[in-house]
Amino acid sequence: MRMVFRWFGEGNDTVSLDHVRQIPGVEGIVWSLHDIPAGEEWPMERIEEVRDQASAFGLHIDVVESVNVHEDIKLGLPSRDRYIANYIRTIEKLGQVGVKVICYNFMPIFDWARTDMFKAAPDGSTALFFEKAKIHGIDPMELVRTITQNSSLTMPGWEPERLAHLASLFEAYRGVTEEDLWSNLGYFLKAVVPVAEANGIRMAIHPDDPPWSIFGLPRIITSQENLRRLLSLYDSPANSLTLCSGSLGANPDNDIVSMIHEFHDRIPFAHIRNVRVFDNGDFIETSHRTQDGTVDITGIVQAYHETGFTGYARPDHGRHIWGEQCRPGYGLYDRALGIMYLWGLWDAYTRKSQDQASKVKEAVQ
Ligand code: DNO
Ligand code: MN
Repeated sequence: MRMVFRWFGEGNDTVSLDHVRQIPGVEGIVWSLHDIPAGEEWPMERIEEVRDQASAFGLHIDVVESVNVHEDIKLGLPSRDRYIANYIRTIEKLGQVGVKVICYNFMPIFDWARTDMFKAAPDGSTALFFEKAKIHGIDPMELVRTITQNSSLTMPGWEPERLAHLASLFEAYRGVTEEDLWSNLGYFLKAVVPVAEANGIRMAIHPDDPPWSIFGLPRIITSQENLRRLLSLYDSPANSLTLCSGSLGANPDNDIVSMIHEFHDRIPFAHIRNVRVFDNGDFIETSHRTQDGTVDITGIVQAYHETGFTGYARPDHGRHIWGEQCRPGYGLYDRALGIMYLWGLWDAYTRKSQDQASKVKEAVQ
C-alpha cells in the first residue's frame, strides 16, 4: 500500500506540502489542475509546475484526481470527439511526467453530493452530511431556482458560473437513460484506454457518490455488479477502479470486502474512509475507525492486505476537528489520523503474516 494525500494546489489548499510530508508514510500528492475546465487540454508548463512543487518536498505526482470528463462525452453528443481528443493529449502529457493513475468519474452534472458541509457531531467536530429527504423527490428545476436564491446546498457543480447552465444541462439529460450512459462510457473508454495503456497509465473510475440516482439523473457506477460491467467494457489493466469505500459504503448493500477480493487486480487506487448510514438513508462522514461508522474499515484493510495490494491509497475525506478551517472534507488533522489508523491495521496484518510464515518455516525444519 502506497500512501498518498490529496492536495488542491498552491494557493488553493489550506494544507501546505511541508505539512503533508510530515504525515508518516505519505509519499506523494493526489493532484489536478482544478482551474482548467473539463474538456480542455492541460498545458505542459502547468503540469511541470506541480511536479516541481511536489518534488521540492520529496513527494511524487503519480496519481491525478481527476481529469474531468466533459458533459458532451457523458451525453454522447457529436462534439464529444473533440473533447476526447483533448483528453487523449492530456493523458499523453501526464504519461511523459510519469503519472501512473488517472482517477475520473462519469457522474452526470454533479460530482459528490451532500446537503450539509459542516454538520456538527456531539463531540464538536463537523463533517459532510447527506440528508436524503432534502434531495429526493425534488424537481431539478425547482432546485436550480432554490440554489440560485440560497445556496445552503453546496457541492461541486454548484459553482456560480455553472448555475446559469444548470437548467440547460438538466434539459440536455432529459431522456438520457442508464443504458445510454453505459454506451457513452464504453465509447469514451474505447478511445482513451489504449492511449493510457501505451503511456503506462491506468484509468481508474471513481464510484458515484452517493451510489444512486439523484435529481432524476442516471448514475451507473454504484454496485459490485455495475463495477463488473464497467471492467468488462474494455478488458485491460488500464481500465480500472478507484475503489472508494465511503462512496460505495453509503449504500449498506454494497459489500466492499467482497469487491476487493473480486476486483483486486483492477484496483490501482483505493479511497479508504468511513461513513455512518442511518436507518432513513441519511449518512454522515465519520472518523476512519471501524466502530465510528458503518463501513468495515478493518475488513477492508485486511482484504487489501490479503490480496497483496501494491497500489496507491488515500484517506479520502476527514472530519473538521480541533478548530481547523479548511475545505469541506479536506483538512489536515483528521485525514492524518485516518492515515495512522490505516497504517496501524496494515502493519498489524503484515506482522501477523510474517509470524505465520515463520511458524510454517519452523514446522518444516
Ligand atoms: C469522494 C471524492 C470525490 C472524487 C471524485 C473523483 O469520495 O473522492 O470527490 O474525488 O469524484 O472524480
Ligand atoms: Mn472517494
